[in-house]
Amino acid sequence: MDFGIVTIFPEIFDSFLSHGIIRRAIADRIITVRAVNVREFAKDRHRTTDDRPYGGGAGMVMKPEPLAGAIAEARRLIPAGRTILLSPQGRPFTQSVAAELATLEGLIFICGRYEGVDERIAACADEAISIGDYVLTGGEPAAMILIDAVTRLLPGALGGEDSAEKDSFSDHLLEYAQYTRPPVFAGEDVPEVLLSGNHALVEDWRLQSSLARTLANRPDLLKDKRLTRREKQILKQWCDYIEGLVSGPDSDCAAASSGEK
Ligand code: 9D3
Repeated sequence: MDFGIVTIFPEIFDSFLSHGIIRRAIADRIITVRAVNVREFAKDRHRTTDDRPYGGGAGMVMKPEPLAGAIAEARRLIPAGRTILLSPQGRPFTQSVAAELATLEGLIFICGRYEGVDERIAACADEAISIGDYVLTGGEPAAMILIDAVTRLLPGALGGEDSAEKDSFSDHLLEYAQYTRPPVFAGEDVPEVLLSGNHALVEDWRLQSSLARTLANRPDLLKDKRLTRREKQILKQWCDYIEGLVSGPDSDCAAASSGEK
């Protein structure tokens, strides 16, 4: 996979590209990454990349000419690339979008700064992608997230020991809690069952851990999930437990509270 990045801050990517699985993927030629500096395509004396919005309003807009020059250069470097504008207005990035992008030969990311890019540049991208409902200062962190999520799906990128198959979201459950040595840390024990060597009990504990985390943090995932008999049984047990908690009298009910007649 060949990545191109169109940005006014190419140095932001240096550390990201120099560590861990991404660095190894580059060393192993699984990916290439080329950043194109928009400022080099600004031909005026001050190398201007932004301008005031037509119609007025706060903030600045990225000028089309330098961006167009940088995008043309990225397309020359990565001819088989799909061009993606990173934008708060884009379609949401998910694991299935990552899997779709991982099938392509090349990806060119256009990173906006200021309040966004001139719409005529937005229109020349193949699509626009957002990484979520929060406000960034520019598209660069989003480009890193897409490169990261796509790269680990490429054959050989994880070095075999950890396959990208059995990940969270693929089965609508968050991953279970994990522990390693020592058996007691900061006064907290590792759950006994994990030391028991009983594989069936370990599997069941992990399922309970996954279900509890998903219920607490991502109940939306459970809505889309076909539950197994055991998963239903675990959830019912918790329901019954909660039912017991809420069936007693209210502590703030005057008639029931102690010390009154
Ligand atoms: C005040 C209106 N803002 C739109 C939500 C202006 C604006 C804020 C932040 C315009 C651009 C940006 C910079 N953000 C990105 O470039 C960006 C982004 C994001 O902010 N959130 C989630 N995904 C992305 S992808 C690119």
